[in-house]
Amino acid sequence: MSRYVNVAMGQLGPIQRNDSRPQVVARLCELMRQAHALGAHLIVYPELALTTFFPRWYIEDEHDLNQFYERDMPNLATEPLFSLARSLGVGFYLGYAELAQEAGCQMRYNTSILVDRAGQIVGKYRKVHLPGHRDHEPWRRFQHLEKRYFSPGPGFGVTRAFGGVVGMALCNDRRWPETYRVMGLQGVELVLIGYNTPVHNAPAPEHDDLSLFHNQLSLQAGAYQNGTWVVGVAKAGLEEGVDSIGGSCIVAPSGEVMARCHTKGDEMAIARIDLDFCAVYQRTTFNFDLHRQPQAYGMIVQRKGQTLAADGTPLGE
Ligand code: CDV
Repeated sequence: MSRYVNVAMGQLGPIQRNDSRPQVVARLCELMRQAHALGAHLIVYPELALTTFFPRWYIEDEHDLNQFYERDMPNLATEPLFSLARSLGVGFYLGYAELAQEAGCQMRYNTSILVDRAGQIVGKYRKVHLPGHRDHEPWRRFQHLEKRYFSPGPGFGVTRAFGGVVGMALCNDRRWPETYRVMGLQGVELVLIGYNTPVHNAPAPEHDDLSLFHNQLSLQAGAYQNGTWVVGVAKAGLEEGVDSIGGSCIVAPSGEVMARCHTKGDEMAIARIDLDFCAVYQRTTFNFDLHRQPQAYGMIVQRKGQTLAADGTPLGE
C-alpha cells in the first residue's frame, strides 16, 4: 500500500517591518485553512516566516534586534497557529529566528520546526549554511547579515513523521549537495525547505537574472540525486524595498516539478505525494549501499575549501 501525504505550500508575500506577529499569524492561519479545504496533511511555510527578513539591516541596538526573535515556541503570538493545526489535523513546517539559552549563554539561530497533525513539535532544525557577511558593508544596496545574527546549527537530522522520514533545511542550505546527501544517507523521503532569496545578489549581480533558475535547479538536483521529495517554499515579493523570488515548488524523486506557486504573494498550492515513490530511485540508480564509493570522497570532509598551489593551480591528492 502506498504512503500518501497531501503536502501544501504556504508561500508568503512580503512582511513589512511594521507588520505585527498577530497579523502574520492570521495570514499563516488563512493559508492553513485553504490547505485543509483541499485535504492537506502538512503545510510548509517559509524561512523566518514571522517577521520581515531583518538581516537586510545592520542593527546595533540589541533590544531592537531581539524584537525579531522568538524566545519560546509556541508563544502567545503563534499559539493560534498551533491550535488551528490541532483542530484541523494539519501539521506544519515553520521558520523563525530563535533566541535560545544554552549553559547561561544567549544563542541565536535561524530555525525551523516540524509540527505534527496533533499540534506537537516533533522536529527542530537550525540552519547550517549561513550566507552573507558579519560586518556592516555599506556598499551593498542592502545587507545580508546572517553570519552576524545567527550561529550555525549542528547538522541535518531526520524525523519519523507523516508516515515517512522527514528532513528539514533552510534557504541557502538548498544550494549545497551535502545538505541532501547527509539526509539521504539517513533514508530521507521528504525534505522541507523554506527560503528568502533576494533577486539581487550583491557580490555577483550578473547572477540576478538566474535567481529563479538556480532555486529550481538546486531543489530538483537534490531531489533526484537522493531519490527524495523536496518542498521549497518562498517568502516572495517586494519587502521593504527588496524584491525576492517566488517559485515555491514540490519536486518528486524523479526530479520533476509536481506543483508550483505562480504569484509572489500569499499563495497556497498542494500536491498528493507518494512516499513510496522514493524507493524506485533509492533502490536503483541511487542505491547508496551498492554504488557509492566513499573511499573516493574523503576530501569532502577533510577540506573546507579549494586548496591551491602558490601559482594558483589546484593541488591534487
Ligand atoms: N536566506 C538565504 O539564505 N538567502 C540566500 C541568499 C543570500 C543568496 C540564498 O541562498 O537564497
